[in-house]
Amino acid sequence: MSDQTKYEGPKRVFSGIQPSGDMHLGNYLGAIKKFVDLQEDNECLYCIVDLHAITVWQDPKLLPEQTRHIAAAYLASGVDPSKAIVYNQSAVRAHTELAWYFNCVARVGWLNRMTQFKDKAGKNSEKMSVGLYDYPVLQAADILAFKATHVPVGEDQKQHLELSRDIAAKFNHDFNVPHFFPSPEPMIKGPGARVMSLRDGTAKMSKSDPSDNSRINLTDDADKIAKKIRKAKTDAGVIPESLKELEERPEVANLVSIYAALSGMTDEQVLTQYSGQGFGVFKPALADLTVEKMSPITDLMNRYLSDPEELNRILAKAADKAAEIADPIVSDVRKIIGFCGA
Ligand code: AQP
Repeated sequence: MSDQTKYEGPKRVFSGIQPSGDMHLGNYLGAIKKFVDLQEDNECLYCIVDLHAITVWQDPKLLPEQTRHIAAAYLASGVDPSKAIVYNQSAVRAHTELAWYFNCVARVGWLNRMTQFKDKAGKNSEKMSVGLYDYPVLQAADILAFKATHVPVGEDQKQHLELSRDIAAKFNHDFNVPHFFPSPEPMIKGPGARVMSLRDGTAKMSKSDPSDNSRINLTDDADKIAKKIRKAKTDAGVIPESLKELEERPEVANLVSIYAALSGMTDEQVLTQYSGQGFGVFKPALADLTVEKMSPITDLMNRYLSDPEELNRILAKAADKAAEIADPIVSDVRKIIGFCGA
């Protein structure tokens, strides 16, 4: 494979979130919070990946609203459309076109190793859409259609990012264009990279978890947040003194990490502050902190959502800007592959 370290294009950040349901605290801490920090010093594209969402059934009547919901969450969290390009994936054709070319580069064996497909499909893999299986190839196309060099994501996306790097390297190698595509770097580290379910500390917080009590949604009001945290699974113990003591207590470790990510403290600092306290003290403190941090975002989101036309306008304008970057790249890909007339 070619040496990917010599890519000399500009630094560019790309990431996306599916409009497949309510945004939750995991999406916020694992992804959006990082988006806001990165937009200050980087060229950033933040996509609402509706093509990914339809890999499982989406009601066509609800999809536009769900898409605006993610747009509103981005903006309310501080993503600024004058600094970052915020658009929906289906509005930019380069994604699907490049995904097809990458389907012919990626190997079946690579996709067979993707654990997220196995987790989502469970025992029903034969009945899943081909799109769900092929999802990581489309994700590689999302990133590389812009020659993005950096991808802020949660921990769950690590394996998909490795696949994007493999596809980039194989394309560069097969067509003898050593540094055409960069090797995109995942940006995973940091607090909130893996927020777990409030009901099961070994499963990630997810939009598609059937239990609403498993997650804090960005639309939850103060009462709902407090109730969900009160009901969160814990144990009969107290907050321990050391991280080592959290190893066998995934639910408690998760609540401590959420507190740390929201407060800007480290997990250790949270333990120092609360060690020896029971959950009767810690849970209300966590609920208050979550409400304090999330309520302004929820309020602002609702304000954005009250003007759907304005959100549509922001998305459409940004889609034009995104296409301006991606179209010449995909046009070069056509020439590299050798299509007649390209
Ligand atoms: N629990 C999580 N902790 C930290 N980061 C998370 N992300 C998702 N869940 C967590 C990050 O959010 C971004 C967008 O994810 P997505 O909605 O596009 O897809 P997903 O990872 O499949 O998220 P869900 O909630 O699990 O959606 P469903 O249930 O629809 O599949 C990504 O950067 C992801 O890492």
